Amino acid sequence: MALRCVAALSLLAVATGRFQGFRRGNVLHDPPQGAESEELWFTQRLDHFNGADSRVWKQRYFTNDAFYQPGGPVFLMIGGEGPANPAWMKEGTWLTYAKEVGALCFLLEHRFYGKSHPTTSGLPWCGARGAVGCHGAVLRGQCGAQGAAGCHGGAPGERWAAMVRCFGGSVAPRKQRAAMVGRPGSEYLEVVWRSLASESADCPVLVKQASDALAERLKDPKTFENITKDFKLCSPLQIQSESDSAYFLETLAGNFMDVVQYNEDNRGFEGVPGTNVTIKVLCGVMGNTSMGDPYSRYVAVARLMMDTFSMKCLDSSFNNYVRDMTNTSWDGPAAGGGRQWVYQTCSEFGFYQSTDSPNQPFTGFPVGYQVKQCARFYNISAEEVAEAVAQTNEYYGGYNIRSSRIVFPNGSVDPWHALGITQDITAELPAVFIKGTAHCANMYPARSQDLPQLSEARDHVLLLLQQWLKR
Ligand SMILES: *[C@@H]1O[C@H](CO)[C@@H](O)[C@H](O)[C@H]1NC(C)=O
Ligand SMILES: *[C@@H]1O[C@H](CO)[C@@H](O)[C@H](O)[C@H]1NC(C)=O
Ligand SMILES: *[C@@H]1O[C@H](CO)[C@@H](O)[C@H](O)[C@H]1NC(C)=O
Ligand SMILES: *[C@@H]1O[C@H](CO)[C@@H](O)[C@H](O)[C@H]1NC(C)=O
Ligand SMILES: *[C@@H]1O[C@H](CO)[C@@H](O)[C@H](O)[C@H]1NC(C)=O
Ligand SMILES: *[C@H]1O[C@@H](CO)[C@H](O)[C@@H](O)[C@@H]1NC(C)=O
Repeated sequence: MALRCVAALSLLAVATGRFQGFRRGNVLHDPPQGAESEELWFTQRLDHFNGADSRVWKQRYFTNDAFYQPGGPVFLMIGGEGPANPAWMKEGTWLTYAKEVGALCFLLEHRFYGKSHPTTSGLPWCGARGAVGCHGAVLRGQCGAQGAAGCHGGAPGERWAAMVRCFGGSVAPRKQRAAMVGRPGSEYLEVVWRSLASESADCPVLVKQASDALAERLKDPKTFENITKDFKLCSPLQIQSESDSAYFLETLAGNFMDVVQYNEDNRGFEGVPGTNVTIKVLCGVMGNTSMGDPYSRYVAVARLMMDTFSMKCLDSSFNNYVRDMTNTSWDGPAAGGGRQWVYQTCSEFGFYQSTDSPNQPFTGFPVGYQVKQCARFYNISAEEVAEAVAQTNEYYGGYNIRSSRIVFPNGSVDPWHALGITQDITAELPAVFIKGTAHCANMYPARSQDLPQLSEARDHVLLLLQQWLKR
């Protein structure tokens, strides 16, 4: 019998893979309260690889059986690197699919994120490998309880576990490891250049001029007073180290990264503000000659973003960032996911948004600055980061994934596609590369202004799903 558990690993909510959102505090919004979907808790093992360790904890999940037909498959969505947002139990393409194939739907909060707190300390338990064990356990425990077909039998951890980035309709008949290629590099910002250029060729050039001009000013303390006013900083600008300047430059570049990553994604239902601030809007400001020189337009973009997210002032202090990131309390300012995500970049994934490449629009935050944070926050050295990334690639197969029935969707505007599978590996490992869409566009609810290639991609994934479920 073909196994019928379908998993989707998603990067949900404002908690972006880039995580800038956490840093600017105000940008991270909790999921709307009182969403009707009931919060459920699963008694989960801490360690899935050591039978002698019987410690357990409570993992949060949500379920929707409105479309479930007896004998139908199970869909598992994994809540990504932030609090799981129950809005996905009401909307999203996966529910359209669930209706088509009669699926039972689960949204499982990734451990250590949101309210799913395995231990009071000890991020080392945070990794994706252990998390896969959790997902398997939930399926065994809960699919069985709900009587869904296809979730019975088989050795623990071997019966399901198809994990694909974002939405991968994936139906895996045997143990499937998620492919996660990580490397410190600057591909992310190279895509940002190209995505801005697709709006207008001079847009990234103007961004580069502005960002260079700002970096230049940072060398002269006489300019700090003006900069403090221009960007409405919460406290007078102080640059005492490379990290101070890198952090400030990265924060402002983050305005563009966030907008590019989610450009035109239909994510209003998640309760996030600012979905109307698109690449078009930012490039419109950058190209507006009546707003002064490129530096002044960069200032205008920063102010637009602050207005959009109702921020009174911009905290550009690296020291405050360090303070927030080293606060290990579950009530701490980065506890919803910022600290955890950065930990996973240091201990598993790499892929920093760094300015090392000449073919990207920003200045002043090279990969060395980011990797140093691994040592500072988690005592993980640069060598250990490199080793961890290599091991992750080896463990999951990197780009040489050997498996079947996994679909890899990606959008050309999304900087994360640089790390994705954008060409078919085999007929049973197809890529769906969508021209002109951003991060996870295919997962968000369809709407009339969607690009035709986006609608086609959604249909294509459904078709694959239907084919794979038949066998
Ligand atoms: C600060 O801004 C004012 C007003 O735009 C300008 O006249 C002055 O030269 C600036 N100071 C520096 C040090 O750039
Ligand atoms: C986005 O929408 C909000 C709320 O309707 C509005 O206040 C804001 O001006 C809009 N921003 C842009 C850039 O269109
Ligand atoms: C350019 O900026 C000016 C001044 O802020 C504004 O009045 C004008 O509408 C902008 N032009 C465009 C095309 O957005
Ligand atoms: C951590 O954050 C919490 C909540 O903001 C705060 O009460 C606590 O004092 C912080 N702890 C440290 C060590 O800064
Ligand atoms: C940091 O890591 C090193 C090497 O793994 C270890 O020897 C050292 O004790 C750690 N320091 C702290 C403060 O945990
Ligand atoms: C495709 O790229 C991978 C690798 O970065 C991301 O993890 C996925 O989220 C992305 N998928 C979609 C649908 O955007």
